[in-house]
Amino acid sequence: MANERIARVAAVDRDQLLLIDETGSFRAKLSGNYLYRHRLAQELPCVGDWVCVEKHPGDDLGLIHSLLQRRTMLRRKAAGRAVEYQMIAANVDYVFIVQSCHFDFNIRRLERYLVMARDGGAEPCCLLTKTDLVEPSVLASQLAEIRAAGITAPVITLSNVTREGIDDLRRFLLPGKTYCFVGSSGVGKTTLINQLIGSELYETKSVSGTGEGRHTTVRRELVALEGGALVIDNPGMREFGILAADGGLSGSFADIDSLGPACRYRDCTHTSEPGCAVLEAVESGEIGQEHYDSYIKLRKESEFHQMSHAEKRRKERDFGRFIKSATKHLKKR
Ligand SMILES: Nc1nc2c(ncn2[C@@H]2O[C@H](COP(=O)(O)OP(=O)(O)OP(=O)(O)O)[C@@H](O)[C@H]2O)c(=O)[nH]1
Ligand SMILES: [Mg+2]
Ligand SMILES: [Zn+2]
Repeated sequence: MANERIARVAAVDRDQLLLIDETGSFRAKLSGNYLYRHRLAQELPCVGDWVCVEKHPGDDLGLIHSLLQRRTMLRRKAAGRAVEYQMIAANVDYVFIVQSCHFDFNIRRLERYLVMARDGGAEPCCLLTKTDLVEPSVLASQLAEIRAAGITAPVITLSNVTREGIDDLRRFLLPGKTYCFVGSSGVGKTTLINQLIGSELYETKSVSGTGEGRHTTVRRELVALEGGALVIDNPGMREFGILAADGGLSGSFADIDSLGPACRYRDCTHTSEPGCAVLEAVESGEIGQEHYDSYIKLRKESEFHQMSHAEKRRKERDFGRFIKSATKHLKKR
């Protein structure tokens, strides 16, 4: 159709979406038909999505008819037992996992984010901010901890105050690629994005003495940098549910997975079996106890996730039967 085009979602505000294409930005709504056919949160367009939108000259709002298939997606399990995902962003090339080396650094949380990034098909990169607030030795031990945990993703250390490391980050950014910043509140995500943009476009707020943030950013937004890279800021995240992801898990625990074939039993769970190569490696210190523990913990959560997936399918089936019997009842009347 002449008035249909492809645009990218830059922000979602309630029922209105901010779209961008080569002509600039404009607002749009989802068509009634689209809303009728898509009920799950993850089926609705999110920041970074490409959509097909109809807009006639003179129209205030565009009308979105369809969502293009996502190349990658960042999502997390929504709170509660039912399987619903909260979409963070779509079509992200790199996820910047931001932690402040001052109070916020946490290797287990880092591992969770790494799983989330790889699970969604995006490349992770760790950013350690606020290096101006810690002694070089503290930073060095955090870097050592990251490597000791078997994390091979790139790590960039920087300070928004001294600007040390900012150029390393700039060099990382490629035109046309999309970068999504995630991490706790107050670690400096927005400050960093403002630095990259070169202006105080977005609001930032100082944090309390303990370094605890205040959730300053409340909206997700995709912006284009001068060099052509696209960045997405995010509100600070609380702990999140992990997604099942063999691919995601093995990315962070490649050392453990690579030992699997050496176990005596092919379906070894690496928990109590005789002749388990993983347990032997933990015993000998080749694999760190904590790294192993977090592998087991994350895997348990994955199993739980898969189970609730089955639950979800059963519920859908029940709902289908309910609809069938309800409509049968209607026809009879
Ligand atoms: N000392 C120091 N302070 C920083 C640095 N980066 C950011 N800050 C400060 O940390 C506070 C929080 O920064 P924000 O950029 O708002 O943090 P955020 O990650 O966007 O937080 P949310 O939007 O709540 O998720 C602000 O007062 C910043 O000035 C840094 O490298 N060093
Ligand atoms: Mg922010
Ligand atoms: Zn084993």
